[in-house]
Amino acid sequence: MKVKKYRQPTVRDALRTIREDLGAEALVVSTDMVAARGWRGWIGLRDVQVTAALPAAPVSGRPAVAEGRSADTPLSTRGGLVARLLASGLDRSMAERVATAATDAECRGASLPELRTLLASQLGKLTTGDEPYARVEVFIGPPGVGKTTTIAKIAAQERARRGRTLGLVGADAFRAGAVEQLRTYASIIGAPFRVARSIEELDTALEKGRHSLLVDTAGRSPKDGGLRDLRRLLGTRRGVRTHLVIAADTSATTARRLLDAYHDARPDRIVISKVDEAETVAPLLAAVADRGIPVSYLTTGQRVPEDLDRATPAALAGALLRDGEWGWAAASC
Ligand SMILES: Nc1nc2c(ncn2[C@@H]2O[C@H](COP(=O)(O)OP(=O)(O)OP(=O)(O)O)[C@@H](O)[C@H]2O)c(=O)[nH]1
Ligand SMILES: [Mg+2]
Repeated sequence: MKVKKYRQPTVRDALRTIREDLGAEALVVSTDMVAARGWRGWIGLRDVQVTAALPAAPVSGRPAVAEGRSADTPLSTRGGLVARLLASGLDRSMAERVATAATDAECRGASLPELRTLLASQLGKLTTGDEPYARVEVFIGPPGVGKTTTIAKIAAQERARRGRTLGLVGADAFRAGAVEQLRTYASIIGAPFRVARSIEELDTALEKGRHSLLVDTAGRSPKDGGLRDLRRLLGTRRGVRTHLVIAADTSATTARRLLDAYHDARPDRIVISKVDEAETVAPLLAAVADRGIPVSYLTTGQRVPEDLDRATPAALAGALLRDGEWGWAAASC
């Protein structure tokens, strides 16, 4: 058996080169994302490395690289699907899980909606879907990740779609302008609004009103005393859910560091923000999945209230596959 490695910027290029070099009988053995060579690698670009094999004697009726699928060698013949999932940034174990879950028929068709459904079937535990609100929903996270905007989107969507009122609490009062941003949103949405200038005022604000409350906090370092005080206060209360907001383009290493840094705040949920700005959300999702914290929302742009989705398995699968940018409609296993 002849085995060769092919390194190209995209899976499509690699498969084309393999077909030209080894012919249509070649089989994909494995796929990896590797650092690109030369200056492309220095600036962080990655190539796809596909290992292909040519059987010593072509087996009659044996499936080929691009069309490869057979019941006796399911993974290698599904290499095209795994390669494309890897190229979209998915980690290997997830890509292989999806490929293994695919039936030959699903594999053959491989339209984008079918792949999204397949991937979604593996994401149930990582998402919360449309869960009921806790009495208090607190949003924490580094500066500028989109906490305030996310809260405004949630309150505005609930108001517009279900006629439901959520109260807004600005616990970010020490920064000039920060509370005004939320106050403005509250008045546009028609939501009750309170400012908490201290932990004591926050304690009082959380008692008031009959609606569920969305609490906006200042973007600050987890080592900051303010966050410790907040945690201490919320730790004494029931019905509190804490969302840690992390930007989608955060690398796996940075995400792990962030999750460690915010560990004491005990986040119950992760909001993945700025999905529209990220090349891939897969590294962040892999880091979050390791910690077993489900994703509650995805934010997909600056528009309030449109650019927010509940993190359903389908929505997360759509974000991971970047909805068609990888040419899935034309793909087969
Ligand atoms: N592209 C994009 N921009 C977003 C998204 N969500 C928020 N933003 C923008 O990010 C910037 C910061 O948003 P904020 O909601 O003020 O962020 P924050 O976390 O409250 O910031 P601090 O309170 O300063 O920590 C604003 O310009 C938002 O319009 C998103 O999903 N996509
Ligand atoms: Mg803010």
